[in-house]
Amino acid sequence: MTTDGTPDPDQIAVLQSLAVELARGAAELVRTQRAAGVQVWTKSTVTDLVTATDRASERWLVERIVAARPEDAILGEEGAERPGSSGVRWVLDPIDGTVNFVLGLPQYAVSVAAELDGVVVAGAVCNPQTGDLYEAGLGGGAFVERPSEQRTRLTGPRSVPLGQAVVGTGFSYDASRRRRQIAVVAQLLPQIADIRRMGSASLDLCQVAAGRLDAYFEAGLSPWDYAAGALIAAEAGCVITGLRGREVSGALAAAAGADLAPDLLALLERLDADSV
Ligand code: LIP
Repeated sequence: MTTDGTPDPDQIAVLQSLAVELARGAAELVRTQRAAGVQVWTKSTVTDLVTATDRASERWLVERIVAARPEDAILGEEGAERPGSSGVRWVLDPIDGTVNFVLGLPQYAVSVAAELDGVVVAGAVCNPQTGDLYEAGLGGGAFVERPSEQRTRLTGPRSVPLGQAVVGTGFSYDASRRRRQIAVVAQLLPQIADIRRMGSASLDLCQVAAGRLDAYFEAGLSPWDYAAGALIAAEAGCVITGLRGREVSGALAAAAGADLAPDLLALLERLDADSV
């Protein structure tokens, strides 16, 4: 931290560089393991999948973080939970969009975020199948690097009214919760242009940052699903929030362009999208 208590830009740069290296390296492991065949199990429900590659990716990430920064804490989707003393905590989704990974739909990612004293200050999201890497550091902007393209700054979505907005969302692995979620979408859809359900929260948030979605919302996410993508979208100039003035949380995570956000968030509040 600097003398005024704000995160030190130099420390942010170090964490961002490591987040990029980790996301890229784990994505390469995921890509090569998929080619060799995938062992699949179920978790909370028969639709909530986990693979040997999810576990291998998380092990790879943890080993490298411990080697590089042994004093840092770690939280991972597949069970990694390690205390730390540095004030830095790594929040890991070793494969976000596991169902897409199993099916071979190219919409899954390794998501790596670094918190400093509870605030996400660096994040990287890498799609193993396309090679696209999204990254951001707090106060430093958001960027994407696509194979054979220049690293490009992300500036968020176009300015459109609610009735022309294309909005991403996602659904729970629990059938009864999905029934409540689709009831919200049934009321939302006639008031916007269209819905996209692509299956990876971290990449959905990056698509808003990249202007390929006008907004995204989802209830029931875990911190590893949104930690890095929310920072990337925020650093691209998006509004990142929960509903009713709350922060992003498992209740609801939303990202939208600044012009669209007030009308979309007001509609989601009227539909009780955070109470599903
Ligand atoms: C997925 C999220 C997605 C959500 C899925 C699932 P996972 O994460 O990224 O947005 O709709 O239900 O939770 O389980 O593939 O890491």
